[in-house]
Amino acid sequence: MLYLSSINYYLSTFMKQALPKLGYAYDALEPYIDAKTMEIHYTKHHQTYVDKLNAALEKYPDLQGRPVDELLKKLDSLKIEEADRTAIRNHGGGHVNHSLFWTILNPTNKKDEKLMADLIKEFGSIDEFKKQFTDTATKIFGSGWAWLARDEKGKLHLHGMPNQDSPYLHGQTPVIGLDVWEHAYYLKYQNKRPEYIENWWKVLKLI
Ligand code: MN3
Repeated sequence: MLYLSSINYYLSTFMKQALPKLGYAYDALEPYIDAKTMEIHYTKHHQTYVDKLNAALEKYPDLQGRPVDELLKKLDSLKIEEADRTAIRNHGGGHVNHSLFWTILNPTNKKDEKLMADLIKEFGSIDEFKKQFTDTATKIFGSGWAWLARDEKGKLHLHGMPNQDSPYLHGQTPVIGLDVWEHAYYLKYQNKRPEYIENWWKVLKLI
């Protein structure tokens, strides 16, 4: 029994969701996103989403270790308690949203030519896309994200979503997300969300 419980302990540790590697230094996005904000955002906020997601999944061993995007895509049909569904929506969303956020802001990213061509096709120009995305991000009331997402046919869509809602909840795949929760910018920008958004474009190297 001791042996079996050790294995179970090992498996449950192995299958827990974990904070992904950031892949660059906290000060790599200075002066536009400050090191302190990056450090707190990554080590505290994102870590908390991961911890609370793991806590929500504790009762459901068959769901642990499953890709979080998969859990979000079929969230409505999961046979779980409603409070846990809400927790997975919020904390699973927080986990995948931030994981993507760190990836798209990697300072070594190069321009994504395919994405740019698709944006021009959909919005007419990169500037027009940026204008509409900025407008969406600026107008989100309270905490949320602006999203560029692809539907199942690959068509691009713009969304403003509250809280940590993910495009995966609506069957779409997030491509670019902008976190406009105050924790993402308050230390440096306080209430000046438009200034944060304007400077955020300068650290997004993909387009
Ligand atoms: Mn955040």
